Amino acid sequence: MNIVQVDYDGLIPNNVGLGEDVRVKHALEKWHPGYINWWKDMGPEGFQESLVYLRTAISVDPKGWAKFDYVRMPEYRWGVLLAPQHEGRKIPFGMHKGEAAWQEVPGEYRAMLRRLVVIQGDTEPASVEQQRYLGKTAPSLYDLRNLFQVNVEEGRHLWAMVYLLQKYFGTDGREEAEALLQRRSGDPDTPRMLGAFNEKTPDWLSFFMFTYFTDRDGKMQLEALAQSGFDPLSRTCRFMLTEEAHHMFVGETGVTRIIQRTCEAMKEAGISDPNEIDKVRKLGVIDLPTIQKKANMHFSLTLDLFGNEISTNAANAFHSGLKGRYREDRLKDDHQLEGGTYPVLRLIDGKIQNEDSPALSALNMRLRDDYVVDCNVGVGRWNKVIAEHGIPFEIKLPHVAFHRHIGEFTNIKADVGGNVLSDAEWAKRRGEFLPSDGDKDFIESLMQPQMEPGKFASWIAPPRVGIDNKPGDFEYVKIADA
Ligand code: BYC
Repeated sequence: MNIVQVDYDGLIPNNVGLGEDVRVKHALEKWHPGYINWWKDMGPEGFQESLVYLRTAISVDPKGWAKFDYVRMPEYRWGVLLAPQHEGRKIPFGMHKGEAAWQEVPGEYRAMLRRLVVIQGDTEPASVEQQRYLGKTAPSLYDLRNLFQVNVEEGRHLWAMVYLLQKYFGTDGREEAEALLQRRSGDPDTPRMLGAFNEKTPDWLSFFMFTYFTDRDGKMQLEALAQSGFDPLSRTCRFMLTEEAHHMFVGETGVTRIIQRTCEAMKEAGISDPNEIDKVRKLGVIDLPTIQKKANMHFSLTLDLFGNEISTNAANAFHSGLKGRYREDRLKDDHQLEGGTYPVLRLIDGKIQNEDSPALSALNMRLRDDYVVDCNVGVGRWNKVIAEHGIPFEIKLPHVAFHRHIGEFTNIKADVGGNVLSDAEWAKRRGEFLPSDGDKDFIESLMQPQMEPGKFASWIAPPRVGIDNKPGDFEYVKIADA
């Protein structure tokens, strides 16, 4: 079998030899109608008949893996694609370091592995559900197409995890695959598994912040799982990371374009003080302090996705060789961490301070630290745009103790600088840090659809280049009457 080329003949495009794997093929074909029903019920509302200019994976060769064409979303070819197997790959970390990578699930780690696959799988449809209504208020056809690209690929990532469940986890894998279609983002009775995936994504600034901050958690977690000693998981995650890069691009450039438009409008109107919020809003753009508040919210919600700073689950997953660190293969240490320590920011006697903790228990913290570094790179680029317009304002990521619901800082209130606040102070100052109802209403008032090819809503600049090098007035979505 040529692993790089994808078999497109059957119902499910794949490069895993499904044609010869009758049991798994049937299991996936049985799961398929439920998936399509879920997509129609919970996928992008109102655009299922529209033709969307989407990329579809046709190979896993890093050079040229996708083809672009118009497709109706329910007819998108969601497939199962794994990065090529590395001959002789060894488990890169933990107590089994140096042993041959597992091609089957090791019995003693079955439950732990299944839990990781299910949690990863659960986030993918959750994000589609969260973004379900955004199409109706898209600021351009370019952005509408990007939203749908992200959505169909999150759908494919669900397929990626469901393949692992169906192939390697027998009856309970099948049940978990069904349950992934039953839970719903924000549902009080059957919510999605992780907190941030039950929040709303009510407007396009939220969407861009989500794809910048929360998809980046996806990147970090996938990078950690791509190191796994369980080879099929590693290979699946490696290919998912190729797609994930575009999602973060959508987020980073989306926020950049909003900032750019705000700065341009301020300059044209002769406003140099970013805190003249009412005047800036009258220009039909989003003021920088509100953009900061949205960043505060999405960053803090996403930090919760890293779990507790000190975690036995994380230690066990590493020790067993199931989940590594960010870019484990580039780190220079013993890859076992049994004696080492790592500084963990903790709440000690009411004060936020570093404490050296056993490195194995601190792996969530370490991944979160790597995440914060990665987040700051794009924030620096946003600030460059602001500086180029000569506006005295800088977007800053809030302190990690700010607005937390998981881990060390769950039971305290802190401001964006990490100063502990009383409940009363927090209640009084909350609106300084997080979007207020007024801010939300203002943003909502801007969310008017702009569906003419080449046109953009007042509050966002056009992109510098089109998708697949298409010209500015390209019709990325041919909207069909619903
Ligand atoms: N919400 O030992 P702890 C993505 C639970 S995003 C609710 O600290 P652990 C994407 C935890 O489950 C990436 N519950 O946890 C992005 C545990 O419960 P149990 C998704 C939470 O295991 C955008 C208990 O608290 N992938 O791909 O060390 C669009 C003790 O916690 C939360 C993954 O996350 C929470 N936030 O770390 C689309 C990778 N946090 O089991 C897609 C797989 C913790 O004791 N998952 N809990 O009942 C993992 O590696 C880990 O499960 C976590 C948690 C890092 C999430």
